[in-house]
Amino acid sequence: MTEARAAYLSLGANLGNREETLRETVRRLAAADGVKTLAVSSLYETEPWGKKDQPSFLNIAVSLQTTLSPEELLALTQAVETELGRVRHERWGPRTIDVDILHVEGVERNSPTLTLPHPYMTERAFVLVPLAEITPDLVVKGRTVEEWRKLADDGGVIRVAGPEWIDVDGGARF
Ligand code: A4P
Ligand code: MG
Repeated sequence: MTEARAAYLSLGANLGNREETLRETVRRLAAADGVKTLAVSSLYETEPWGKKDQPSFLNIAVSLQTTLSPEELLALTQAVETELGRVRHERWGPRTIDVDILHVEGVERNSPTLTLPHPYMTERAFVLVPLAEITPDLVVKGRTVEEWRKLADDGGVIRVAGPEWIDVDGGARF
């Protein structure tokens, strides 16, 4: 069996019942074989980034321990997106649920389907504020997450519920 590695995800939703969709996504990821959830951030309401004329998002960050390869983890996150009704439309446009893999411990990728660390993670307050809450000392691209967060303009990111918004059962299944 492969050794477990830490992985960090960013989840966003701006259509439908956003909070419930996020909760269900975390539950399904935590229940998958080879995945154990370590931490889930507070819930943040965020201004749309990239394409501005769309509803605001709810965003969270999640850390996992996983024995899945990065490609297997991407297949899992995409399967959960599809199960929860994600239909791909326009780039940076509205979505029921979007799961981005931010970083996998010790891994770099530059393939057509997977870039790790995520290319925009260090520029996005909607990623950095929730991530800094659960793992401030993680080093990505030469700085800690907390340092990147301080450099980002976090004006459009509002904490709307503390970590108690979700009750996650770690569901270890290694
Ligand atoms: N892909 C490559 N690397 C990764 C990775 N590290 N994690 C590929 C996940 N996917 C990765 O993604 C397109 C392709 O990226 C996938 O097929 C995968 O193979 P997608 O989710 O289908 O398309 P997308 O999400 O529309 O495009 P993109 O470029 O991923 O958009 P982003 O970067 O996810 O941005 N504003 C706020 N406030 N909050 C948000 O959550 N999200 C977006 C989406 C825009 N604005 C936002 C938010
Ligand atoms: Mg995406």
